[in-house]
This record gives sequence, structure tokens and C-alpha cells, in this order.
Amino acid sequence: MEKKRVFSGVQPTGNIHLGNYIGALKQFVNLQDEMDCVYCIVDMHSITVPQDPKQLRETTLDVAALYLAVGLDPKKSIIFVQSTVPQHAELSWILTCNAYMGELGRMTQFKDKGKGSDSAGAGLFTYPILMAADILLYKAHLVPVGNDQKQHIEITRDLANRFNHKYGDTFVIPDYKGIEVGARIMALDDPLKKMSKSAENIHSRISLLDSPDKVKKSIMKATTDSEGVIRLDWENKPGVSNLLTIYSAFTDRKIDDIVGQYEGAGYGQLKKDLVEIINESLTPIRKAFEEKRNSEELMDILKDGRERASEIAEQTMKEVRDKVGFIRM
Ligand code: ATP
Ligand code: LTN
Repeated sequence: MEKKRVFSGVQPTGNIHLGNYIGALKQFVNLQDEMDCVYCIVDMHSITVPQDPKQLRETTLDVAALYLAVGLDPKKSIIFVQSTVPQHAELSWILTCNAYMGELGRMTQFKDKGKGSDSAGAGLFTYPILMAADILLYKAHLVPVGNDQKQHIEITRDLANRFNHKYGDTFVIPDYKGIEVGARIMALDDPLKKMSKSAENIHSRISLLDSPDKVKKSIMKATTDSEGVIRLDWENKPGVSNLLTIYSAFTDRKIDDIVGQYEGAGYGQLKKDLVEIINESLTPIRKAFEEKRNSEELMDILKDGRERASEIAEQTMKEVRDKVGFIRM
């Protein structure tokens, strides 16, 4: 039987944080052995908000090196940069012509980032269509992402079904692939918001490249509550629940088991242990990052990824151009 295809992407908008790692990247690595995986650095998505061009180029390579540092293997997975395969923009336009203003207006990410302003970027509005194009070009069956992207997978399915219905069977209808624990890691300073690359307070998140000292500061400062009891209760104790979730993701232990271990202990102990656990996992990642980021191999991997991705993308586009009635030459 043919392997199922997996597609996912991360924006080069800053350094990857624990939310990205737990919600997305860890899944990317785990899926590599059983599936045919394609992982992208979605630089075209990142320019939906202003970016400094020089910085964007650097961050794109940082994310590529981080992909490798967390364990993505270019022999198993295709790793490439979105803008190097122009078919993404091409399919995005065709899908745009089959999308509705209403369905795009309902996207919560647009509502959050665009804030209903008349001067919200049009790219923020059409962002989910470009994401749909990413996924559909590769006829992916599964899309491993954090829970905040679920709505975008839904619209991708709608756009694929609509196209298939109008032009004949073309696209695979993809499924969201989430995890049970950690699909939404919350900000450390405000556990009612998701941990994000773009939040102002650097202690709201831990980046994979943060120093051990920064990890310690951010965890020790993390918002908890005044009850002093360690248990999972998202409604009344979101801060402690978030720390337990991060603990569970890094140790692969069940939350109940961790709660049992800390019966009668205070938040200080939980935080101290968590700092150690995180640093133990991040130290080898930081080291691998330094090696990969400064190696000549990095560009070769991205070039090879572009070749392999282009081949699949062009095959799909030939079919799509034909179906919509563009001339053949
Ligand atoms: P930004 O804050 O700039 O919007 P981001 O932190 O949401 O960025 P992305 O590049 O958009 O990062 O996301 C990469 C992947 O990480 C996606 O699959 C996304 O669902 C996942 N992800 C992002 N934030 C979290 C989080 N807090 N918890 C779990 N998964 C997350
Ligand atoms: N929208 C996603 C990033 C993204 C993506 C994709 C994820 C762009 N294209 C295709 C999965 C599949 C985000 O903001 N995290």
C-alpha cells in the first residue's frame, strides 16, 4: 500500500517556541517514518504582516536549521521554502476565484489579526486560501498542526470539495492531525492566550533557542494561582494546567501520573523541575541548530527539497490548469 502523504508548514516570523514544537514539530518528526512527509517554511504567509526583508531571509534559514535540529531528516522528508515553488501562488489564485468573501470573513485568525480594520491587509484575509493551496498541491491526506489551525483545515476541505465538484475529482480531502495533550500551549504570562511568536513579552514564551537562564526566568515567572495545589483544571487553574501539559509533552508521561508525583508539593518545586526537564531537551537542539545553521549543507537541502516539491506541485498544476480551461502548449 502507498504511504499516506503529510504536509505542514511553519512561518518564519521568529524563533520556534514550545507551542510550535509541542503542537506541530514533534508530530512532524514522529510521522517521518510511517508517512510520505513534506514540510515547508511558509515565507509567503509571513509577509501578510510587515517583515524586514533582511531579517526574513535570516529567519527562514533559522527555521530550516531548526527543522533539522529537532530531528527532521531530509532523506525521509521533503524540506523546502514555499516561495521557491511558484505553483503555490498559482494554485492560490485559482482557489481564490472559487472562494467566498463570507467564509473568509469568518476565520478567527483574520478577525484577531485584522481586527476588523479597513486597512487590514488583503493578504491576511486570503491567507487561508494560500494555506489550502499548500496542502492541496501535494494531495496531502494529513496535516499535523496545532489546534489554532483547525478552522483553516476546514476551509481547505471546503475549497477542495468545491473544486472537485465543479471540475471533477482532483484534490485529496485532507484531515487535521492533532495531538491529545499540547495541541494548544498557552502563554506563560497569560494562560488564557495561546503562546505566540509575535507576543510582545518575551517571557510569554520559551523559544527553542533561549538560553538555560532565560528558560529558568520565564518558567519561574509563569502565572499560576493562589490555591497552591497541583492539579489539572483548565477552567480554574489554566496556568498550572499549562505547566503540567508542557511537563507531560517533554517527558511523555501522563498528566495524572505527574499530578500524583507532586501531591503535597508547591508550585516552586514543579517549576524548578520543569526548568531542568526543558533545558535537558533543548540543549541538544540548540547545539544541533548551531551546527546546521552554519553548514553549507543547509542550502543544498533546501535546493533538493525545492526540486522534489516542484515535481509534485507541477504534476498537480498540469491537471488543474487543464481542468479550469487554460490552454495547453
Ligand atoms: P504567530 O504568533 O506569528 O502567528 P505562531 O506562533 O502561531 O506564529 P506559526 O508558524 O503560525 O506560529 O505556527 C506553526 C505551527 O505551530 C502551527 O501548526 C501552529 O498550529 C502551531 N502552534 C502555534 N502556536 C501554538 C501553540 N501555542 N500551541 C500549540 N501549537 C501551536
Ligand atoms: N497557517 C499556518 C502555517 C501554514 C500551514 C500551511 C500549516 C501555512 N501553510 C499548510 C499547515 C499546512 C500557521 O499559521 N501556523
